[in-house]
Amino acid sequence: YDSTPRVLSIQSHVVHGYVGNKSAVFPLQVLGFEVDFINTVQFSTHTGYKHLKGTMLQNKEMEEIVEGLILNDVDYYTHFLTGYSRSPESLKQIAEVIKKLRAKNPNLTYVCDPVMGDNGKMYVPEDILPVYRDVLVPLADIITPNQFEAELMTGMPMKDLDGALKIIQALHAKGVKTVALSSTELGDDNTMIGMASSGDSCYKIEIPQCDSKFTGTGDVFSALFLAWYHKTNSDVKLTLEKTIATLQTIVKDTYEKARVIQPTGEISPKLRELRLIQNKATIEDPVIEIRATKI
Ligand code: PLP
Ligand code: PXL
Repeated sequence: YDSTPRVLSIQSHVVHGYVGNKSAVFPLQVLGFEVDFINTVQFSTHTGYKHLKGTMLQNKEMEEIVEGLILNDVDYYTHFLTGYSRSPESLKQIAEVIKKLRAKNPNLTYVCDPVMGDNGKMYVPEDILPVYRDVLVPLADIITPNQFEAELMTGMPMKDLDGALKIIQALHAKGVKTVALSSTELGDDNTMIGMASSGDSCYKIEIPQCDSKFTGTGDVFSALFLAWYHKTNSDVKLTLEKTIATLQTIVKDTYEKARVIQPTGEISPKLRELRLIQNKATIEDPVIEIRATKI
């Protein structure tokens, strides 16, 4: 009997850099998870670079790969993780995959990062929203939206902490056990607020902001949240603290190294690639400097 947790992660793959599966697989493996992953796209880089090149996995191809896992009897997973997707059809297919995985393991934990955009702007097609809201989120055990995504899914504004709590309750009402808000703009000028709720209790944590935006941080957040939620026996407070501690170290280190090479101006996408490998020790054992508080 093997107690190693096993994740199936369906996300994008980039040859260079760290978003999607490239952001999730390494942290999960370092934290002791067996990770099987299906790549929904294979792009040279993430879409924030000047040139977009690569290929997308067709729905038929994904169906065939999942069929192979089932036929070969290697479809037992403890966790299922999904992120960035650009087509409503592929999300609907992911809903079918969850049902198949739960037929094998009824206790499967599904972690859904409903990636749609941030800071008031959608960067996926708008018809993705109803699929997340009405199909995938109701199937999820844990969701990790940012403020904008949580607002989109509930149609409610998040102007203050009270608004955030109402949104979190509305998301729980869809059947989601654990709601984590990866980032919100409810802090002061230099801080974001992260939140996590188990339904019974809700915690918030201050996230110091860097004067640069990073790509793939949300993907690292959902992978780390999955991992620490499992390793802490569903302790949402500690999970939030460990997740943010890890991200802070990675983001600060990436920023500082980039600033050595490029002291002023906006840092190029190439220099903003998250330094995951170099921070392996922190991923394994993050030092918590900022505590979450109950609200
Ligand atoms: N940037 C930093 C420094 C973070 O700590 C986090 C999440 O905790 C994020 C970004 C994630 O934000 P988003 O989900 O909007 O990508
Ligand atoms: O982090 C989200 C993400 C995932 N996958 C691809 C992306 C991005 C963000 O730019 O380009 C391919």
